[in-house]
Amino acid sequence: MAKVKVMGHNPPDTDSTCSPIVYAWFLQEFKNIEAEAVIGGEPNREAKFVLNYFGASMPETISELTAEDKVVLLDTNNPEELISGWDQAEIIEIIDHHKLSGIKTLKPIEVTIRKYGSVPTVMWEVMLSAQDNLTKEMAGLMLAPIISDTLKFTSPTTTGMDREVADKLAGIAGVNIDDFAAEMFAAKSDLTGMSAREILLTDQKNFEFGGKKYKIAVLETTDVRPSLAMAVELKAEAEKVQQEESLENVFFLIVDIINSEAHLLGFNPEGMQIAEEAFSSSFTDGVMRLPGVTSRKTQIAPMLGAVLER
Ligand SMILES: [Mn+2]
Repeated sequence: MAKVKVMGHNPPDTDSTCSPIVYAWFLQEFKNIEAEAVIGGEPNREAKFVLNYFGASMPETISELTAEDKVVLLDTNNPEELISGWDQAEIIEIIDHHKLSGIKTLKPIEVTIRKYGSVPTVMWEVMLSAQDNLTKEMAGLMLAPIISDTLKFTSPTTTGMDREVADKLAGIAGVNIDDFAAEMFAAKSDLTGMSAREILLTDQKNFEFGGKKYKIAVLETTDVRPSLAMAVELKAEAEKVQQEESLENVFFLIVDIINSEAHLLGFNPEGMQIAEEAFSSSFTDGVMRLPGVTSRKTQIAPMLGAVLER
C-alpha cells in the first residue's frame, strides 16, 4: 500500500517543511503507519538551513495528488495553499494553527487545530507517546518552526505553550535558542542571488475577501534595507503576478524581525487606500510603517479583510 503523504502548505516555510518530517516519523515509529513527508515546492532558505543543521533530508517534491493518495495536512486547512489534486486525495488528518478555511471531506477525519504559534506545539500534544522518545534531530525539527513562526516568541501569535514546548525541545536537541534563532534568521534574511519575483513570492498567501482574490506576501528579515531598495522592481513583479493570477490586488510587507515592525509597500492607489483604511495610517515615500505588526495571520489579513469585506 502506498505510504501516507504528510505535507504542509505551498510554498513551504520552515513549519511546512520540518513538521511533516517529524509527523511522518511519528506515524511510522509509534502508529505503525507507513508515511513519508512531501513538499509541493521549494522551501525557503531558512527551512533549508534547518534541514542541513540537523542533517535531515529534504522531503520529496511532488506536484500533484491523486485519488490513490492518503494525506495528512499540517500547517494548513486552506484549499488555496494546496497542490492540485488535493480534492481527489483522501485527507485523513489535519493538524493546524490557522483559521478554518473550508476543506470538506467525504468521511470523518482527525482534526486538531489549536491557537498556538506553530504546528509543533500542537503536535507535541498529539504525539504524547513520543514525547520521551524524541531524537535530537526530531526535537530540532520541531523547535525550528516554533522559533520561525513566533519570530523567537515576539509575534503576538506566541503562547505560553510555545515557550514551554520550545524549551523542552531545545534541551533534547542540545541547542541554545538564542544562538540557533540568530543563525536561522540570518539564513532567512540572505537575499543573495534572489530575483525581485522570488523575494515577492517567498512567503505568500492568497485570500478571498468580499468575493475577490487578494495576495498578501511578506518577507521576514533582520535587515529591511536591501528589499526596501528594490521597491520599484517588486512593484513591477507584483503587477505581473496580479495579472497572471487574476488577483484584485497584491499586498507586500517587509517584516523587520529585530524591531518588530512591518513596512507595507504601496504598489497602486487602490491598494494604498485600502491599507490606509485598514491600518489607520499613511504612506511616506511609498512605504507605510506599521510598528508592532509582524503577523499576517492575526494582524495583517484580518485588518485588510475587515475593509475589503465591507
Ligand atoms: Mn505554521
